[in-house]
Amino acid sequence: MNIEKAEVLVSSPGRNFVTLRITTDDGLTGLGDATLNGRELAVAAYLTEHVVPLLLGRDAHRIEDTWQYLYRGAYWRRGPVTMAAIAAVDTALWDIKAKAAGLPLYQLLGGKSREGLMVYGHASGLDIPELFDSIREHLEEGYRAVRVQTGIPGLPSVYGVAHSKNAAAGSASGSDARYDYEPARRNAIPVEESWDTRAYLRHVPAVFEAVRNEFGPELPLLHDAHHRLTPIQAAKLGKSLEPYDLFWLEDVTPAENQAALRRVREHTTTPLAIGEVFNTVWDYRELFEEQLIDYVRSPITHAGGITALRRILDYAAIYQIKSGMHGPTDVSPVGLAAGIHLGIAIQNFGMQEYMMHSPATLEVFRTTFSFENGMLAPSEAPGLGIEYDDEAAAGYAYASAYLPVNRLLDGSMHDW
Ligand code: EZ4
Ligand code: CO
Repeated sequence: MNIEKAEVLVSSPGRNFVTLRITTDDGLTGLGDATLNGRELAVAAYLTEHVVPLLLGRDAHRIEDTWQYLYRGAYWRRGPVTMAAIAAVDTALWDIKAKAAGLPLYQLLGGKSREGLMVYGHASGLDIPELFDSIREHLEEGYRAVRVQTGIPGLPSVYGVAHSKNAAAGSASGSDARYDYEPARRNAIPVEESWDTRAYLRHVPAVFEAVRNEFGPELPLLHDAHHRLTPIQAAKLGKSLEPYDLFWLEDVTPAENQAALRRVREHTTTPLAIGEVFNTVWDYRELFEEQLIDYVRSPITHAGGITALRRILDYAAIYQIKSGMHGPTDVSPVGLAAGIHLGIAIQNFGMQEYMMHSPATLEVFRTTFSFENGMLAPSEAPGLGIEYDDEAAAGYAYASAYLPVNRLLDGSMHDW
């Protein structure tokens, strides 16, 4: 079963996606997600110019060898562009192998370890009444865990907080207004936001206190600090949130410096999640071996595929660290589906992020997974269970889009 064709599909149903579709000489197709938010065409070019020519004629069954060929063979290892490209190839080959076997992908990963994946959605509000509405809306949709992001007095807009109150999920343009902070914006240059760490650290604990008082002790609550804190600020935040029993506190520091998490850990028992911007197991090594985190945020798309993330999570399992796969709308339904198959199979599943893709996205990516009672589950369709609709995709042309950048109040650049 040799690879006959590999197509790099760029489309923009509500937001930009890069998808790899591999076709074998016996007519099977497999899909892989290669979307790198705000830098999409770099991965598309990496695939088109440097990977597709190497795939043609290769045995589609040789997933491990192909992974090693692309990783070791490039000489220039790691990095988000390279690893997203390798992830797409790896995922597409797993999709094909499972279709060749006539089995849903999770069966090839060891079969089910659980019936469904517990997920969390994104609740947000500029103020507490808006936030409560958003949490209630999520609970009504069946979510059984929520991430809580809040506006900060004095800051016009804050990461993770929707601008339009009670915006319905989906609009005529195909974008999802409830998550209007999330799609990279279609501007020639990035939008600029401002940030004040002291105001944030003062405000957030009061918001969590209000949420706990309103919604009780059971509801799992999560929060994302988006790499904005120093180790000691992060330690302070973790400590001040301890009374509200977070499921996890995410990305407290920019973790290129893994040792920063040591400082945080020695001061707080709030569980820590990190890694949505990591791309290999090496980014996690100290964090695992010193047990500095509790959840691994890498999704399949940005960590080199199913083969690589499985290895990362097996390594994590030795230290009782669990999966917490990234699931924003910029991980395509293909990347999400791959994560669902992996998550259902592994022993150390923790939590899955699930934002729900917009109706436009779901027109192009036809999904079969289910979301019921707050849990995601794969279908029994062979492979990943996702079809890519070329005709629908043709109606959504690529337009460059950037994530925001962030400045402190004095105008200097800060982490976003
Ligand atoms: O900023 O997906 O936890 N989720 C996040 C996301 C990321 C975007 C980046 O592409 O932090 O909102
Ligand atoms: Co995050």
